[in-house]
Amino acid sequence: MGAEQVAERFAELYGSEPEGVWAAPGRVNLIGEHTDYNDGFVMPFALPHQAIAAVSRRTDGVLRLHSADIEGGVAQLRLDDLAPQSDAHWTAYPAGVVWALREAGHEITGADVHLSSTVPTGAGLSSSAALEVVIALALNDLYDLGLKRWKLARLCQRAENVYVGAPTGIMDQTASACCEAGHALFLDTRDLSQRQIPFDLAAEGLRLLVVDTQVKHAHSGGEYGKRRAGCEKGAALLGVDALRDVPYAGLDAALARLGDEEEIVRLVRHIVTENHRVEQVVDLLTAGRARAIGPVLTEGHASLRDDFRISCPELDLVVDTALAAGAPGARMTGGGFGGSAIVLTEAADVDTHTKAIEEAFAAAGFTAPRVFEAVPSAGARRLV
Ligand code: GAF
Repeated sequence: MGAEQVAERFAELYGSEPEGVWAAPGRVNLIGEHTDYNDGFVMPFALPHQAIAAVSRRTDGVLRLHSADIEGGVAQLRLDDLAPQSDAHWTAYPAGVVWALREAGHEITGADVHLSSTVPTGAGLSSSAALEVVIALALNDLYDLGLKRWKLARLCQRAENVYVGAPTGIMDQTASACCEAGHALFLDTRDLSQRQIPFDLAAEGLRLLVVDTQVKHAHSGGEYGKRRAGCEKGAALLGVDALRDVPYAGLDAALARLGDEEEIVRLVRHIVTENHRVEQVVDLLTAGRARAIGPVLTEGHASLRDDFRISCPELDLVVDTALAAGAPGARMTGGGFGGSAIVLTEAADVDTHTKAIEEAFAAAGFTAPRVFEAVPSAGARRLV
């Protein structure tokens, strides 16, 4: 659905034109997984898939929310009633942003919202961050709040952590708010400093496939939180603020100090090596050597599978099939326990890989995956 259709539907629902229409994308994380709550490095880029919101202000303390993608009518909420973990529906994401803005002292007196999103849900592609960021940007503009993009991302993260109750890091919201077309975002999650890294695979005869395994995941479930708690325990045992502070060159010594804490050793090893892989990918892309990032991506998958233990048979099958068919690299992407994998491929091999993965899924008796090419796209913006 485009901006015009979303605006038209808004007018049908609420009886007047919206004051504006905004968009915010989902993301693919190229490398840097689970590093964001360890003050580490990440490198996402924006998808062309996006959430679009038509929004108008209200003055009566009411928030009305409607989605084109979800059955049901208009949800009507009173701003004064918004409270953390009071809502188990999709409405918790936009409502959580309104709650976070108000809690931070911004005067929001209500809104009418109609949303439509093309970001696949539960696929590790940040559909929830897209919903949060599009609302934050719309309210920032309409209420003239003057908040910078990184600040909007922080407020969206707070909505997700406290209002929704998912203990996620800052990557997804920053990606949706700050990515630029044709670039991957090199983000230091400690201070949110950023660099846009040119990421034009087509120029080098390459493509990046996203394979949505259709295995749904949720970060409010316990496994994500357990990994986070394990990383925090590792940092405490090593006497550092965050695992980001363990240098790659000092990894062996750090692991030796952890002794027989086998699980913590694995988590620490993943985070420290993953931060190093992000830096390697930045260097390779900056040097115009995109093909050479393939083995680094594949190492990242092995680390997530064997050390962090958040892969699943479907994700492993994508990676193994792609590598067996000659792809330069492949890995799971996002939070894990399902969701999507990415495959770096020669442009000429896109169909071969797609077919091989589809056939492998059929042979294994898995649900058919959804495969598409990812092009680094624009971050959040006002459309109308
Ligand atoms: C999810 C979380 F929301 C992110 O903050 C990040 O931790 C990611 O999983 C793993 O890299 O998308």
